[in-house]
Amino acid sequence: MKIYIDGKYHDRADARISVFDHGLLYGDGVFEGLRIYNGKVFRLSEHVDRLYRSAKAILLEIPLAKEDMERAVIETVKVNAKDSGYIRLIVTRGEGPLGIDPLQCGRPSVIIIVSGIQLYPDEYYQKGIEIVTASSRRISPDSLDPRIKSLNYLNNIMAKLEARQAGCLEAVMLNREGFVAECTGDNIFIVKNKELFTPPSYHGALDGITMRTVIEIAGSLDIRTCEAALTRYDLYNADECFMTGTGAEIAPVIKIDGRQIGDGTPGRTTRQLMDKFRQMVCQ
Ligand code: PXG
Repeated sequence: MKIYIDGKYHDRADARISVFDHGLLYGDGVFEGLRIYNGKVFRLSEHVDRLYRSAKAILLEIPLAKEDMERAVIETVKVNAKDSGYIRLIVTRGEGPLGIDPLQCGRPSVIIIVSGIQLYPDEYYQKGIEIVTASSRRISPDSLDPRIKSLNYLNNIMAKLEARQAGCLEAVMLNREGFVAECTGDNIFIVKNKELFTPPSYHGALDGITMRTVIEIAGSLDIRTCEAALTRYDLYNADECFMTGTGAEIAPVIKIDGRQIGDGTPGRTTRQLMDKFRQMVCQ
């Protein structure tokens, strides 16, 4: 494994950054998770665009032009000779003195890791996943815009812990008002009367690239999608439910807080979208 740090490649054991990097000290930085399918990086420019938007929002100047960032990602994939896998693209605030002031930091660091990922075991895509609502709420959009994919995931980690303690793999997170936001590392959709519904970003959802892909696929199947306010009641009474994310792809949900969704198996529309998604990435 060769890891890219600021233009140089390092073996895994030698890939190191400073303990004074504010990415480590304060979670000050942004990141992206991408997938490689058949040797090609899926939706590369969309991910790089989102990375630069996240960086802009936190006043972090990425020391590479977008085109050079895309080239660096493609080159790192090539160096690692990976035909399929996962890419973690990270930009940290860089090294600085103790104290949170980001203006004291030097140059931001760019890190690219090419590896594998499996968020949920295969069998769960066949039989579906049981999830629970976490009591940890999604940070309010007026505190931190949920579209910023920052290095600070503690809020989501707390919710993930709740899921694990409940014997589940994933948790749904609500916003401060009690509306459904998303899961800890995935967006959430329901199917009701053959239409898709997913929470808007101002309710606390990341503007997911897989979510956008699913909306696109749904459109091609004449399935309408509505970004709408959802409560737990809507989840419990949905015909189908699924999660979307770069790591998870499309993952069917069959039970939420002990309530069976639909007939308790991955629904027809969900399976149709999963098939189409597979076809798309395998092309
Ligand atoms: N919400 C959150 C909070 C996320 O972190 C998504 C939604 C889905 O977005 P995309 O653009 O990927 O469709 C994410 C993405 C991991 C991992 O290591 C997490 C994500 C993606 C890939 C890997 O747990 N989160």
